[in-house]
Amino acid sequence: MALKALDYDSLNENVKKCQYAVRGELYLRASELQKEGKKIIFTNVGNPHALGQKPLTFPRQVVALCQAPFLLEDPNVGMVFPADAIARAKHYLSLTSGGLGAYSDSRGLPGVRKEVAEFIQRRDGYPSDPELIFLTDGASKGVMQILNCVIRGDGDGILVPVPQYPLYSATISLLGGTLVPYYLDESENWGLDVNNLRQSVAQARSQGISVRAMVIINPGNPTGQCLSEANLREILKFCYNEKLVLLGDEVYQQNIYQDERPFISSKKVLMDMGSPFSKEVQLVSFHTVSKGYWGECGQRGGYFEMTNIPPRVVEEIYKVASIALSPNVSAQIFMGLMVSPPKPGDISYDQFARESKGILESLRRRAKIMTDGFNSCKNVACNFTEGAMYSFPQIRLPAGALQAAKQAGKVPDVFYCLKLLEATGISTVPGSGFGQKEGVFHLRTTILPAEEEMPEIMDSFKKFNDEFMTQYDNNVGYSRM
Ligand code: DCS
Repeated sequence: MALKALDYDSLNENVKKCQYAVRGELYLRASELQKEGKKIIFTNVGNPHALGQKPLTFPRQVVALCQAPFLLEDPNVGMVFPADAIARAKHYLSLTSGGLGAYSDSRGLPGVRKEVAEFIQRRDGYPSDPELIFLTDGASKGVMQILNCVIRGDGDGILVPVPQYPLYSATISLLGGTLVPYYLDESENWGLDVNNLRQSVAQARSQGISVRAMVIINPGNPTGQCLSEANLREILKFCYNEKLVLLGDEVYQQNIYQDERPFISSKKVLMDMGSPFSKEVQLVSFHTVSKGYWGECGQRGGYFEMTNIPPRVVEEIYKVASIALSPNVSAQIFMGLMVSPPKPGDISYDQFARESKGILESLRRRAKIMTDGFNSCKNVACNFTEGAMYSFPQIRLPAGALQAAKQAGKVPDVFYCLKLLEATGISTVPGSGFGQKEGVFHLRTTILPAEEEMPEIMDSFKKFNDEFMTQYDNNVGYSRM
């Protein structure tokens, strides 16, 4: 019988191939257990508000007023909202063509794009052009739009770090391109070795693949490392020599938990390098309101900035963005607020500074509690989370566990994470969902559970892990490091 278009056997094969582990088998099992009444600690997604983080007050006040403009007419509005929030709400409403219920330009509101450009200019010390900034529904949509423009078919390769956040592998599969992996070095705190990149490109080319773009995630997800300035220079030189567009995923730029390696944007390093690099290397950088100390994941706000992209291409990207009409307008206002928060002297400044500092300092402490906790466990080794929101410990699995996983028909790290979930309610993502070297196993957890719950979570992890290791250790050896 002829198949219908949406019968499984006739579906687009790229859709079936595409994998997204952050909401994969572990997440589904955790949701089932939760329905059965078990307490689940969802550390599989970097979703801070879902784990109890409170929204920052000022941006919610401004957006609340934008959503309910009749409140601005109320004579008592000043008793509930501070004057600077009222002024900002009026400012954003004046930038729209009909409030939050009207589509905006497909690139986003010009006034917000200007605020983003001013933020980039303050951050990097170089001019930024609002015409080259597009607002998007979260960084994800921006990444998908750009990959869509780059990938012409399976002969086109995209260099992606391994381990990586599966937005990249999944989108490349969906668009029918080829992922060209480059491995981060776990023994060098997940550093990036340019010689590795050269090998990856040479190998892909020998298979007839045209490598067109390179992705960096800085700070890294799931690996948590911050790239040094020297490393970024090498990467940009490499992109110059190989004519690659660099996709700089910088969504965790505010999430830094050490002082030795502050965040430096790819754009700043590129501009510092001067001509010919600063005039030639194509760069698209991404940012979001989902991360940082904002954690406004559900609002779906993001932007990308293009550098050295020809005007005709910018026009084409605009055309494609127009098919979706308009990014979320309330999310655009969150983005505007994120890039121009209250300043010293503003009525809301003290509260804003107190709230954001409180979140960041707590994340810094949690990063340490988690890394130290993992490193105190048998057969677990974990690099320090320098930035981002995740811990990515390596688990050395005893041969007995590898056998048991095989018998259960599971990948070994999936087997371990399922056992952890059943025993403790901690829902993690197996390292295989991000890619890892053959025969080496990890798991990813966020550092987001409430700080006061952290010691108990780490105790329960340690208890599970040590029992697991004793149960499966048959003295025949371990998975490799
Ligand atoms: N880039 C990276 C590196 C990310 O980690 C994420 C989200 C995104 C882009 C997309 O974010 P938005 O679309 O919300 O802007 N991180 C996912 C993760 O690993 N856990 O939670 C979400």
